[in-house]
Amino acid sequence: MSSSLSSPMMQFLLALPALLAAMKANAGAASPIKEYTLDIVNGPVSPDGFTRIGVLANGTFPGPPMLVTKGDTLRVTVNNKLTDNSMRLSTSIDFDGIFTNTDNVFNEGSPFVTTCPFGPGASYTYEVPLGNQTGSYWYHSQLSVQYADGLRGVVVIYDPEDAQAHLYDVDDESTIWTVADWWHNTSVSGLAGYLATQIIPVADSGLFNAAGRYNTGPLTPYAVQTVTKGTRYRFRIINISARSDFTISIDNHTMTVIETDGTPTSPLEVNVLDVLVGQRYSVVVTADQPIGNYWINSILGGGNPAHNSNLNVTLGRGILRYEGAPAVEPSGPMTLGPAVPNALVESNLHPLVPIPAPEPDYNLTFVTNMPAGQTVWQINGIAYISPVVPTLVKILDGASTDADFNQTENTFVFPANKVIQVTFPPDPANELHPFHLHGNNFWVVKSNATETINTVDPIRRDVAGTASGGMILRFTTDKPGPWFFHCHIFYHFVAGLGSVIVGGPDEIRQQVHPTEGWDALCPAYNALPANEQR
Ligand SMILES: *[C@@H]1O[C@H](CO)[C@@H](O)[C@H](O)[C@H]1NC(C)=O
Ligand SMILES: *[C@@H]1O[C@H](CO)[C@@H](O)[C@H](O)[C@H]1NC(C)=O
Ligand SMILES: *[C@@H]1O[C@H](CO)[C@@H](O)[C@H](O)[C@H]1NC(C)=O
Ligand SMILES: *[C@@H]1O[C@H](CO)[C@@H](O)[C@H](O)[C@H]1NC(C)=O
Ligand SMILES: *[C@@H]1O[C@H](CO)[C@@H](O)[C@H](O)[C@H]1NC(C)=O
Ligand SMILES: *[C@@H]1O[C@H](CO)[C@@H](O)[C@H](O)[C@H]1NC(C)=O
Ligand SMILES: *[C@@H]1O[C@H](CO)[C@@H](O)[C@H](O)[C@H]1NC(C)=O
Ligand SMILES: *[C@@H]1O[C@H](CO)[C@@H](O)[C@H](O)[C@H]1NC(C)=O
Ligand SMILES: *[C@@H]1O[C@H](CO)[C@@H](O)[C@H](O)[C@H]1NC(C)=O
Ligand SMILES: [Cu+2]
Repeated sequence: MSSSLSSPMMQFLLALPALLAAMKANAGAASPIKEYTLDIVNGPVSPDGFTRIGVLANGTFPGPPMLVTKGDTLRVTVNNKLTDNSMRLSTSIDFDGIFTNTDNVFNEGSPFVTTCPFGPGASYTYEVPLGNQTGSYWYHSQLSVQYADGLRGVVVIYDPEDAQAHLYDVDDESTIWTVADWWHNTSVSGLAGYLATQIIPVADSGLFNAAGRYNTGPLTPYAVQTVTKGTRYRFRIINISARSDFTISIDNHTMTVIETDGTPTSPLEVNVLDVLVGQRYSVVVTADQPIGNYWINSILGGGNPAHNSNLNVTLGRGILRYEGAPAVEPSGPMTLGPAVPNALVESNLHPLVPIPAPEPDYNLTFVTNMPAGQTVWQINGIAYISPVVPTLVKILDGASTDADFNQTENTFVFPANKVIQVTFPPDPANELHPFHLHGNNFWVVKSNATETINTVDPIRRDVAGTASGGMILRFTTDKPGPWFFHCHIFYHFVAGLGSVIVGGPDEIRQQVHPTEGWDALCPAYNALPANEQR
């Protein structure tokens, strides 16, 4: 059978490569939208058996998980339905660790930096393209310490082409582990107590996967992680605490770290790891022990338990249960961790794909301190105070240098595409501050617990803790925007331990075009009655 070049079939075949190319280009351009609606409500919640009224996304703690795929765009409509005057009535949501793309920094949810909060009855839709990011993240209220009242949830971006997929068999909703501190009192009363006493409120309980116990409380069942013998699990550990860190171990099992705050990480085997507020790790655990029940020790740290008799740091634990084992608690003792610890050391973490840290164009030094007798945290002698007009609004209106901001805005302006180094000198008071940079990650050139400077293959992450060792971080201003850079212990943050890094003010004005919905947020917020403006 002969076929002429002009036959319809031949025409189709000739056009096919162009057609396929066009389809591929379209597939790249149209990133799938994953829509979520969150109703922020005041409702009862009792993860440790004590019932209180919380600030909750869709009435649950944690809020609904957002499980998406690389390349998706999150479209999250948040309806503020808060009514309880004893807690904050406004809200604003931040997607922690997500690199907000160039043109939509205004959807980044940091009150008075990139946006204004919104009050009861109002709604806002955050549109967040996820670009090439993969890994484990979370969302939370970024307004004051409101997230301590419950408004926190996880975001996981799965990578269909994960280069480490051969290391594990299971990675799904059932293998996400959250650790959280939990509070019986409102964050408003906690903050008032802190401001009056300089003592950060101590949590009432630690929660592993939203379950835990407190002294004298009911025997709330611990969260159970079921495993099948012989199977390898990728557990995503996400610290959604407001102030407390956790030390995680599993009796008789090791954990191999393969992700650090979204950065795929060269496999590193440990048997204990510390997760600071806001940090995330993925660990691979092989169910290679005799069928049985094993404690997951998830030990809360942060504050002196003497300040809260409810807190028992060992009671935020979980159970690893092999299929075939009886539904009982492990018979072994509740320990704080392995007798012979092989703890995670941050400077031993290296990206699967190392990128050397570029040489800095600018050096900053951040000295953190709390003047005696005041509940105030300062960076280089200045406590951050939220301005009335958000940083981004000022930039769009022409602000271009540090001097265009009040001193208390702790705002540092740099040209686009520069490398910034921030040095935190050793703190003689040994206060731990997990610093978090919004919208970017940084190279941890010097980790707190080592003297070694590593510019060759340091881990890149978005939360790192500084204490008596000090640390050195580097990042680039390749994403135009004002980026909050603050301690993730929200009580420190609210007492002033914050700053804003502005990259490329001209580029911001050229590339960032907020929507009318965003434009309306500040006028609406400023018109709210005082009690709703909180
Ligand atoms: C949250 O609740 C609203 C109202 O019931 C519902 O429409 C929405 O689908 C829920 N969101 C999620 C993520 O489950
Ligand atoms: C994603 O990665 C591809 C390939 O490396 C790159 O061309 C593209 O610009 C990246 N997209 C974003 C949004 O960063
Ligand atoms: C919680 O609030 C009550 C009443 O205001 C107060 O008596 C109690 O000390 C508070 N507890 C903590 C741990 O702050
Ligand atoms: C979560 O972060 C807080 C504050 O840094 C810390 O006290 C707690 O131990 C962390 N939790 C885990 C599991 O590391
Ligand atoms: C778990 O480890 C402990 C301490 O090393 C040991 O005593 C115990 O026998 C182990 N349990 C099992 C089931 O192997
Ligand atoms: C914590 O709980 C454990 C287990 O119930 C108990 O043995 C221990 O005495 C408690 N610790 C404190 C300080 O109350
Ligand atoms: C920044 O500090 C480093 C030392 O860490 C030094 O090598 C570099 O020259 C400094 N760069 C600038 C621009 O001051
Ligand atoms: C501006 O900064 C000064 C200190 O330099 C401070 O006293 C004042 O309260 C600040 N104003 C505002 C509106 O934050
Ligand atoms: C920070 O480093 C110092 C010095 O190595 C160490 O003593 C301290 O425990 C470290 N703190 C944290 C929170 O890692
Ligand atoms: Cu701090």
